[in-house]
Order: sequence, then structure tokens, then C-alpha cells
Amino acid sequence: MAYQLHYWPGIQGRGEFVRLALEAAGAPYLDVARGDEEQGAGVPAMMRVLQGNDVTRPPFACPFLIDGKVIVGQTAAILLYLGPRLKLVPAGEADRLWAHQVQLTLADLVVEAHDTHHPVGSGLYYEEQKKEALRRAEDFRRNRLPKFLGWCETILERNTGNAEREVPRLVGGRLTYADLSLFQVVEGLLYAFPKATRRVLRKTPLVARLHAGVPRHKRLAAYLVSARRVPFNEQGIFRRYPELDG
Ligand SMILES: N[C@@H](CCC(=O)N[C@@H](CS)C(=O)NCC(=O)O)C(=O)O
Repeated sequence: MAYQLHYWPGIQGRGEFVRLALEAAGAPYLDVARGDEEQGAGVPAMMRVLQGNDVTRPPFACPFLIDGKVIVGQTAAILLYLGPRLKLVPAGEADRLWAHQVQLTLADLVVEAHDTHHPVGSGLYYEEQKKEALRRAEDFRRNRLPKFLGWCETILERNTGNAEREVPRLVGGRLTYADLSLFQVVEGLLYAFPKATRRVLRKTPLVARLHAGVPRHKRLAAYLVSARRVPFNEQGIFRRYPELDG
């Protein structure tokens, strides 16, 4: 049976981390909220799970995944669940926990990238918090972005075998969902903060190599040029407001 992915249509957002894993594995899935309302899909189908009185364990927010009777919310938990099923994580517990830890750290980075344009409140418009956004983005560019990508560089350096690999890996020697997520984060950062991110990537060559190498994966390459890959835009997490790039 196909997995059901539920996420806002029209943006990549956090749903994209799950989508990349499903696409890389060639797994059958329905992108429910992008489906046809007349066929019982679309956003109303997603809202029925989030707000329905009959769901015992409703997720707090999307993205969430439905696999038969199992409903999993929280991006990192979804990937923890899917990783072994899609063969996108090694078999051992220590490696699985490490991949999960990397994913949670990338999730922290995603929150901080989002908060550069919404530092006061996500319910307010960007235009209502531009002054605070400028300050927050400056700190993000100067301190947080180099720290997060610097940590990714360190763990890539310390993963045995990466020196000989054309495309370095975060966990073990094969592609994992953590690699896909780091690729996606760097894509988003390059969209939102092209100048600042390029500066950091010059000092984090393994991160840059991973980012350049991941889309050579055949199924991913096909996905990235397909209509299923929604372009970045100014409704998503990574937004291009040139003033925030310094
Ligand atoms: N920690 C959660 C965050 C989920 C989240 O913030 N989802 C957003 C869309 S990307 C949402 O719809 N939030 C609604 C809300 O927070 O009220 C995850 O990583 O999945």
C-alpha cells in the first residue's frame, strides 16, 4: 500500500525532507494535500486528520505520514520510521540514533532559518517584523549558519572513508536520509542567503561536495526536474529577501 504524505501544497517546507526520502527510494506514495478534493484528497483530507475528533493520536502539525494504521508526525520521527523501511539508514542502533541526531540538528537549523524572516511571530506578516528580521538575519549569517555547517563539516571529516569517497556521507558509507536532508538544507540556504551561504561553503568543502553529489542519484535527479518538485518561493521556510543576505 502506498504511503500517505500530508503536507501543505504549494511549498517545499518540511514536507520536502520526507518527499526526498520517498523519491530517492522509489517508494509509492500519495501526496495527499496536493491531490484532488473531489477524489477525497486535498487540504480538507489533511485537516480531517489534524482536527478530526476520531483520531486518537493526532499530529500537532504537518508534515505527517500515514502507513496503514500508523500515523507519524514530526519530520525527524517520520524519517526515523521510514529510514529502515526505505533502506536509507544502516542497520545498527548506534547508526540509526546518529542519523536521527543529525536530522534533529538540521531541524534546529531549519527553525533558525525560518526565524530570520519571522523573528517575532509566525502569525505576523514579514512586513510587520522587518526591523527585527534584519537583526536576527545578521546574527544568523555571522554566527549560526557557520556554526551549523561547520558542525556538518566536522562530522563529515570524522566519518571514516569520506576522504576517498567522491560524494561524502554523513552516516556510514551509503546514502542515508541525513545526506538527503543536508542537501535540502543547503539548497534552501543557497536560495535564501546566496552570498552568506557561498561564503560558508568555501570553508566547508565536504558539505559542498555532498551538496553537489547528492543530486547525481538517478531517481533524485529525475525528481528534482519533475513538476512534483515545487520551486522555492516566499511562502515557504527558505525565502529570498535580499536585505536579509547582508
Ligand atoms: N517540529 C515539527 C514542526 C512542524 C511545523 O512547524 N509544521 C508547520 C509547517 S512546516 C505547520 O504547519 N505548523 C503549524 C503550527 O505550528 O501551528 C517538524 O519538524 O515536523
